[in-house]
Amino acid sequence: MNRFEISAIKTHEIIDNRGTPTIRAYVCVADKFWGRADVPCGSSTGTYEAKELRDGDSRYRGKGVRKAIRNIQEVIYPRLRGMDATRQREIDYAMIELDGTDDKSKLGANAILGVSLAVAKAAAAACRLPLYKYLNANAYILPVPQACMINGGIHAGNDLEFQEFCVMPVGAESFTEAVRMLCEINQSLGELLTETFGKGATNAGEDGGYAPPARSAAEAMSVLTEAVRNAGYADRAVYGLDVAATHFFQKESGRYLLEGTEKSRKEMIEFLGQLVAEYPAIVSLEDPLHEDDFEGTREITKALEDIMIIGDDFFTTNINRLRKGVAAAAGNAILWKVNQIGSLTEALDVAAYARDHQYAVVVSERSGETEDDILSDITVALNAGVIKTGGVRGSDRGSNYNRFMEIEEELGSAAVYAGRNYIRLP
Ligand code: 2PG
Ligand code: MG
Repeated sequence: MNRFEISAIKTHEIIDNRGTPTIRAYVCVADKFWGRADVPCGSSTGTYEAKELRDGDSRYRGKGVRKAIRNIQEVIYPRLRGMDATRQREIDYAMIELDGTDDKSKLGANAILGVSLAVAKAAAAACRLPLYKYLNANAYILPVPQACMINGGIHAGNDLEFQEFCVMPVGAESFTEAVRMLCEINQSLGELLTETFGKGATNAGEDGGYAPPARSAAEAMSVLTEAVRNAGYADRAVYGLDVAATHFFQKESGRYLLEGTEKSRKEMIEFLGQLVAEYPAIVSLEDPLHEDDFEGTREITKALEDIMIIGDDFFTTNINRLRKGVAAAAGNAILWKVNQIGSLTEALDVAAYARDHQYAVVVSERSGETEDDILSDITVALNAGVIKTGGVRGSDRGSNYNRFMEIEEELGSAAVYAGRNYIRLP
């Protein structure tokens, strides 16, 4: 037997942090080394994402993943059995061919991704390397967390339209210190929200941020910046917002329903320009306009030239959409979510293309996550400058923070925290 030969694949249906089923895939190499990976899942998904396969029957209100699991066992495993697990590209393309659709809807992007990630983990185990080192021998950057502190949009039961108000502790000396800052800010914000809005204000949103009954983006920014000041970190933190504009854009009228008024594209750009002028520590805006507005995204990228304009629903980690964005000079950063495209190889290709065209790579969790911490290893392997991994509460988020700290310690003096160089990496 080849020492990297895939000798078994197993799967379970598990639940994520929302009690929604997802796939846990295990791949075995040479009857000895197992790799395990869980598949994440979004709730504010972009139209152009690869499609996960759900059962659509009465179990779990249609959300079961038994069909996708059957596809792994009956279609994918027979094809991959005996293949060399270190040949990630060949394996991923074998699955893409088996599926045969553009959006992985036949076998399910969730089925393909679970196996793709577990193959990488198993191959790393067989090489006796941590995953980040297996994927990149020159992995050394620890990213700045863009940590969600206040949730709104469809990720929270409040009236804020914007989905995430995040803190980036760029002034920390290390990732480990960044985590401490975030935890202290999180506590300081909890106290301030209770004082300002009453005790219900500390309920959690989907990314582990608070979901206070604030009524405007400016009000959310005001309370967040005050909490950061109270924690003593005003000059060491900057802010990133996930506007997630697709989800409050009204297709029929072509307008954005925001803070009680309908706004045109031009008014949205003005609104965001004013917010950034009022809070100059905002350095990053994600999906400032809806997912199909290439022209508007080009305009806002030009108008707010110092701001990182990230495409999430806008690019969906899809190289064709990114190519179109690059050609139109729309955005200057891509949100990188491996399940939006559905295989590790394609996602790594998108990151390489982004970098070749001077687009920053911002790695991201999904709102639906498990305790799996694989994203940390992949982020370090990418030497990415920023990661969006939610707030600091809950093991679905904490697992990644903890893994980054572990990697930082393991890398020792080779580790570099991206800090203020999160776009132009050292
Ligand atoms: C986003 C993500 C993560 P979801 O919009 O950036 O916060 O949300 O996974 O629900 O798409
Ligand atoms: Mg987003």
